[in-house]
Amino acid sequence: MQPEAVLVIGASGQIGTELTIELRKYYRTVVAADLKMPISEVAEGGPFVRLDVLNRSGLADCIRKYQIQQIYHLAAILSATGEKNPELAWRVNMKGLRNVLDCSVTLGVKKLFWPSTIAVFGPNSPKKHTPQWTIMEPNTIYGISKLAGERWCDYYYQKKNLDVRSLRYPGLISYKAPGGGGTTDYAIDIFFAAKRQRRYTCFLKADTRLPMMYMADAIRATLMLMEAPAERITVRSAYNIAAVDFTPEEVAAAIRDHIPDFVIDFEPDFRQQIAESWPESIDDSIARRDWGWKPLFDLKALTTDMLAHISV
Ligand code: NAD
Ligand code: AKB
Repeated sequence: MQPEAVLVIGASGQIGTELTIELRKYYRTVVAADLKMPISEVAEGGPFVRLDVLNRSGLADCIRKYQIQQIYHLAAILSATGEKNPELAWRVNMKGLRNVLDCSVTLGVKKLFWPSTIAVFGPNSPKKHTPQWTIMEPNTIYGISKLAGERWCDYYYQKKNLDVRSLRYPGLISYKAPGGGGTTDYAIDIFFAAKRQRRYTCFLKADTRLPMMYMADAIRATLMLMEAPAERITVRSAYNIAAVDFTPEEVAAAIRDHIPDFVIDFEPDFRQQIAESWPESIDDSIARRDWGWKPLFDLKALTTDMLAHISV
């Protein structure tokens, strides 16, 4: 067990739930923090603090109390919810990050992880194998806040010597906690609907291709990045990472290999426009080169695992 104390902010969310459980296998003290209660496995597995990341003094008190040396700052407002409430998205995503960056510097936190997203790209970015460095003109508040966040992270590394690391996650697929209000959430909901109702109405069009990743791969990528020697990290904004890309009709076909009578229909809503502004696939060659990134789950493997873990 490593002695460093770790803080996960946003520990009750889709990623935070699984990341907290995984980190507790390696670190003696992993403090889970969120506005809302986590699932019982997280609440009972170690300390839980009810924390609003917008409250800078509350955050500082928590870091001091537990002598935190590493922070995973996951609290954010995602793309679809952000379009409904842009003010809230900007405040949580920007002020929350600034609070964490400043407290980390002031209180001597050794390492910080903050996730970015494929939403930092926009309609003028190349759609296929979107490179690490290219045109980035996001047109959602979420994407704008995350691109600004990337620049803040790089700035704190360059000017304040903070060891901050980041990944541009694609849409993440998991079964332990529900999706948090994103455009890629259909790729979670479809598995629950297939298993329980054998039918799903998708809010994206049948042929909308997006980059996706199974949660097990995302957690592994996060830990690989955080454990990599500092001299191997050449990108201090955020690394592109990739695993799979598929459309709703392709994931439906993969589900039908297990549930032959599964039916999907399509009623695209405002999230279609968001999805169309994002890449279809991502070039992650820099992450592969720098710290050996390689995904393990393809569509077939993640479909089998998701359906095996969802109860009827
Ligand atoms: P989520 O919405 O499931 O979880 C976010 C958590 O943050 C929630 O539990 C929420 O209660 C908490 N939170 C919100 N405001 C807060 C505040 N003011 N103070 C404290 N906690 C607060 O989101 P997620 O899917 O787990 O995403 C985590 C991070 O990963 C986000 O930064 C998101 O942008 C990024 N990301 C997620 C995905 C994905 O597909 N899940 C993809 C790319 C990037
Ligand atoms: C969303 O859809 O908003 C997130 C993301 C890709 O950042 N899942």
